[in-house]
Amino acid sequence: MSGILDKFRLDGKVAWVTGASYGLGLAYATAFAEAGARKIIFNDINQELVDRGLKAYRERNIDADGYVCDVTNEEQVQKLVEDVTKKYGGIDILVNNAGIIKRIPMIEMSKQQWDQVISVDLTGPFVCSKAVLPQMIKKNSGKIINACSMMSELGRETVSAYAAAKGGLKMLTKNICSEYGKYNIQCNGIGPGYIATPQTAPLREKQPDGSMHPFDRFIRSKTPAERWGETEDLEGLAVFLASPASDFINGQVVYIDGGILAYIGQDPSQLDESKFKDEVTKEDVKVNDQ
Ligand code: NAP
Ligand code: GCO
Repeated sequence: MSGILDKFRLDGKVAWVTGASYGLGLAYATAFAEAGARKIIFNDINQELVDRGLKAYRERNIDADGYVCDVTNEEQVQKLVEDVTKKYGGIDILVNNAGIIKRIPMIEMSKQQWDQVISVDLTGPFVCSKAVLPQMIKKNSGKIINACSMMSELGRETVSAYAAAKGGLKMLTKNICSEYGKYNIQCNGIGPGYIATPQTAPLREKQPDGSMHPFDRFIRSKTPAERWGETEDLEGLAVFLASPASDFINGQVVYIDGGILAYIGQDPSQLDESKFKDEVTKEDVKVNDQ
């Protein structure tokens, strides 16, 4: 007799996580494999990154296929989906994870820089979702998970293009739910807070005098847990949104932020830095080991 935990299993599923050579995408894919996914598909924008990803998956004994594919390139995306469909019968779970950020004051940002961020972070999920939806409709089943962000809800200096893209991605999530929910397709967003990955490494770098980065201090004062998230913190939610356990959840963005969105924050100057002086995040250990 199947128990409640079976609802969280991904047995037999094919999962495609975009931009998953490292970072959050690698964490999601690893969790999917542990939950029973029979094949992990990932892509990145060059062979070097794909090879880095294949090494990471091999080290984890995960059966993964890597593709050189730019999520903004419709032809490359279509080819990836056709190839995966031919080999494995289709894609059951798509995570639109690939993303970039440019931290530039808006009036100094060029249109080309703006367009690049919007293209990867918003148009990419449109291109990839459009490519997989027809087969999900045919199977009357599918899961799409979009990598949203605190910036789907909040703005901050220097991230105008990123926030616009992530806000748009929240609405694309709701629209895919609205348009395709009738085919037993669930499209939800995962909304991480501030997580220790290469993307946020510049915001955590120690100052020349060894003190905490001002942004590190700021984020810890805005987070009740007073810490950055680790990729492991997101694995359970990713599996949940990819599994039958979430079949009646659709069009939602689930925030996994340590409480940032609920908390007005404490005075950063009151933060006791001595509590964190010896702290090194798992991501920083990995980067230091490379
Ligand atoms: P990351 O470390 O920068 O990894 C992003 C991955 O996407 C990289 O492998 C990157 O390759 C790839 N990528 C970039 N452009 C691509 C394209 N056009 N086509 C295919 N792959 C592409 O980012 P992360 O921290 O793991 O974040 C993953 C996702 O979660 C992003 O969408 C991010 O916005 C979102 N997110 C992150 C946080 C956080 O705190 N880290 C919080 C909320 C949301 P390259 O190395 O070539 O760039
Ligand atoms: C930034 C950070 C954030 C995080 C994440 C927060 O510069 O503010 O990079 O954007 O990456 O999106 O949820």
